[in-house]
Amino acid sequence: MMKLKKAKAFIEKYNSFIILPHVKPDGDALGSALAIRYALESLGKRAVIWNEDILLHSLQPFFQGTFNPYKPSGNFDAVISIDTADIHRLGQRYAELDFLPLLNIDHHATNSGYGDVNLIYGGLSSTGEVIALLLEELGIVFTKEIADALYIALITDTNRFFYNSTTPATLRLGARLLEAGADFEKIHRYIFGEKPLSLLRLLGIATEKIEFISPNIVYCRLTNDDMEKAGFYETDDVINMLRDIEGVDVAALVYDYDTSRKLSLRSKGRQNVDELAQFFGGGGHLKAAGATLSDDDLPTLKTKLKELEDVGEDQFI
Ligand SMILES: [Mn+2]
Repeated sequence: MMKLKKAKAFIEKYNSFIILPHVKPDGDALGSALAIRYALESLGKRAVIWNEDILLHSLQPFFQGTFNPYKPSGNFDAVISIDTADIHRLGQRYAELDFLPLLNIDHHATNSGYGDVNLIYGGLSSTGEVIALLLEELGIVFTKEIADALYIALITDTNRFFYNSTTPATLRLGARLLEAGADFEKIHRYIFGEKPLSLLRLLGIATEKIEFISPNIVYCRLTNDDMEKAGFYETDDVINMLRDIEGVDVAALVYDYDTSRKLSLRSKGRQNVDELAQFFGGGGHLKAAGATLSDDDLPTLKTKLKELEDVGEDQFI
């Protein structure tokens, strides 16, 4: 593949790299960033991950101490963006680096190709899967550390191989990562099996606030007060819980974040929530997407959600 060769040439050309996962990084962004960091180091290159955001609770056991929370000092030759469909999701960090050559590695079909070199596979389950292809191209063997990082990328973005972005190739890669020593037990336990009690309290509060827009469309609005009452401020499990309700095709969660409102969308039906997120200036994937809203957008959101009720078997999504 031409784009793999171009990405390989980019990596061979430079000696030092700043790696940028997107803001509010998830397991795919951090796992992919860490895997490419280890790969670059094994080639004798200097590589630093720059992330300024607080880690998700479930990811702390794996990524604390693997990145630089401030701008790395010294000069670097190039930048690699990870799992970032829209250059704005690199945040302020990129404003200080935009004079450097950029390699854009991603799996979002909506990625605009803003890099000098773009390694984008819109159909793959995770950026971790893209990184695995690149490491093969570079002739890098999966060490245990790389396997752990990529396995986390894979299982978080597929929700334990649950989403239909999971393909036979995804499962084959999962098998190879376990063969290379990925710590299945620790990763599954800390990412999926150690929920803080405060999170369960937040799920309880959210359950009380569920609104059915129609029998298969569910909506929930969580305020700062709700999160304070629970003592938990992450919403990934809330939106997933809403999606998992029996009979629900589309779930929407609106929550306070700093001074703005964030929208999370999930679909387990034929509805394309990426399109809805894009209507509000956001984006993501067909089945999982998000956007930033103003309070004025909330009535429009409910109208738009209602329109998703009747997306049927033979309709184009
Ligand atoms: Mn991803």
